[in-house]
Amino acid sequence: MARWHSRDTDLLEKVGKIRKKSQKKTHAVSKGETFERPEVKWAVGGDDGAFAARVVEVHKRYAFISTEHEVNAVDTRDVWLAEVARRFLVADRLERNFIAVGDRVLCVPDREKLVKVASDLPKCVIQHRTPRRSRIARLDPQTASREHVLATNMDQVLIVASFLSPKVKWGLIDRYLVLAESEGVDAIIVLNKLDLLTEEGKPEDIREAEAMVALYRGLGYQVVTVQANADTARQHPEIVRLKALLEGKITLLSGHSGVGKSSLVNLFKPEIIQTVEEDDNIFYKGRHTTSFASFIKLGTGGYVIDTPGIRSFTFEEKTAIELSHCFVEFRPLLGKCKYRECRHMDEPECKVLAAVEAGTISRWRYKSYLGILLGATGREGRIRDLPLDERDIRDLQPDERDIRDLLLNEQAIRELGHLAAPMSSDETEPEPG
Ligand SMILES: Nc1nc2c(ncn2[C@@H]2O[C@H](COP(=O)(O)OP(=O)(O)O)[C@@H](O)[C@H]2O)c(=O)[nH]1
Ligand SMILES: [Mg+2]
Ligand SMILES: [Zn+2]
Repeated sequence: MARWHSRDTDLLEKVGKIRKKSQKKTHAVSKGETFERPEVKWAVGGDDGAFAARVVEVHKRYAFISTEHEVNAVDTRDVWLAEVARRFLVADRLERNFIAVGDRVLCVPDREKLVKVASDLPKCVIQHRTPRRSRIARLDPQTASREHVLATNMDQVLIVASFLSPKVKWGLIDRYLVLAESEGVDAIIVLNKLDLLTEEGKPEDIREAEAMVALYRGLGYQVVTVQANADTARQHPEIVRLKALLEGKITLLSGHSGVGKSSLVNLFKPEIIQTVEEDDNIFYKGRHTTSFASFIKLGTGGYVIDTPGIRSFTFEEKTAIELSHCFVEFRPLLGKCKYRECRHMDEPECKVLAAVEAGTISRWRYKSYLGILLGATGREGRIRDLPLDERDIRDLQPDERDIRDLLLNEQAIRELGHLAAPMSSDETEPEPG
C-alpha cells in the first residue's frame, strides 16, 4: 500500500514536471510577439474561443474584464476573472501593471485552468491589449522608475470640484486640463455644491467663483455648475446638458474625495450605485476601502472610469514648449516669440509675457503655467497647489450673470449653456491593488 502510494506520488511528480516543461514551451513568447497588438491583428472567435473585452478593474494578481464584442458596447454584467498570459509577465518593465482599467484586451477562456485564483466567476487569460488612445499615470510609489498607469482610453476627463467644503483648487483644475490637452482628450469642469456657495459663501468667494467660471468658459471649456444632491437635480438643465456630454463616451472621473463625484454619477443611473459618504471627516480620510478604479456603465448612456485613488499624477517630462501647447490661450502666440525656444519666463520680446501684461492672458493661468513648469513639479511629480490671490481675479471679467441666480433662474442656465463654446492635496495614496 505504502509503496504504491509512494510510486503514485513519484509518477505525479513526473507528470507535473512534464506538464511544466511543455507549458514553458508553448507559453514562451515567440519572436516579435508583443503583448500590445493592434486590434486588426487579433484573431477573434477561433478554436480557442478568443474574444474582445474591456478591463473593468485591476487587482494585484488578477483583473476583472467584461466582454465587449463591439467597440464601446461593454457588457458590464458579464464579468470574468482574468490574468495576463504568463509569457508576457517580465520582471523588468517600465509599468507596474501590464494592464489598466480601460484597456481593450483579447482574452481566451481558461480551459487549461492556468488561473489559480479561487473564484466563482468564469476565468480567462489576457493575450493582448490594443495600443492606448490616452492614459493617466502616476509614479509607482514602490518603484520610482516605474509608472503606475491608472486608467486608459478615455475620450474625456470630467474634473469635479466643489465651490465650498472643500473649496475648489483651481491649480488642480489646471493640472487636469494640462493632462487632457496633452492626451488630446476633451475636458469638462463640474463645480458642485452651488447651494453652499449661494447660501454660505462670503462675498469674496462668490466673486472669485464668478470670475473663474467666466475665465474657463472664455477659454472654451465646458463648465457645469450644479447642486448634485438636490432632489430635482436630475431634471436640472445643467445636469441634462452634462448627460448629453457623457453619452457615447468613456469619461475619466477625477477630483478629491468629498466633492460629490458619487452623488453626481448617481444622477446618471449607474449600473453600480455609488456610495455617498455622509461622514463629516471625509476630507481627512486616509484610506479608502474601495481604492480601485472601476469602469462603470451609465444607464443614461456612456461609461465613467471612477478613480478614487487619484490625487497626484505625473506629466511625462514636459519641456516649456510642450507645456505651453497645453495652455489653450497660449497657442495662437506660440512660435511668435523672439526666441524659438522661449520658455516665456524672462526672455525678451516674449509674446506670452506681453499678453499677460496686456491682460489678454490671465495672470492666474500664467502663474499656473509657471507653477507646473518650475520646481512646482515637486517631488515625484507632485505639485503643491498654488494659491489664488486677489490680483489673480482683479482683472477677470466676472460673468454677467450672477451665479447666485443660477439656482433659481433656469432660463439663465440655458443661456449659459449656449455661451459655453464647444470645444492637491499631496498625501500618499493607499495602494490600489
Ligand atoms: N451641500 C451639498 N452637499 C453635497 C452636494 N453634493 C454632494 N454633497 C455631499 O457631499 C458629501 C460627499 O459626497 P460624495 O458624493 O460621496 O463625494 P465623493 O467623495 O466625491 O464621491 C456627501 O455628504 C454628500 O451628501 C451638493 O451639491 N451640495
Ligand atoms: Mg465617492
Ligand atoms: Zn515667449
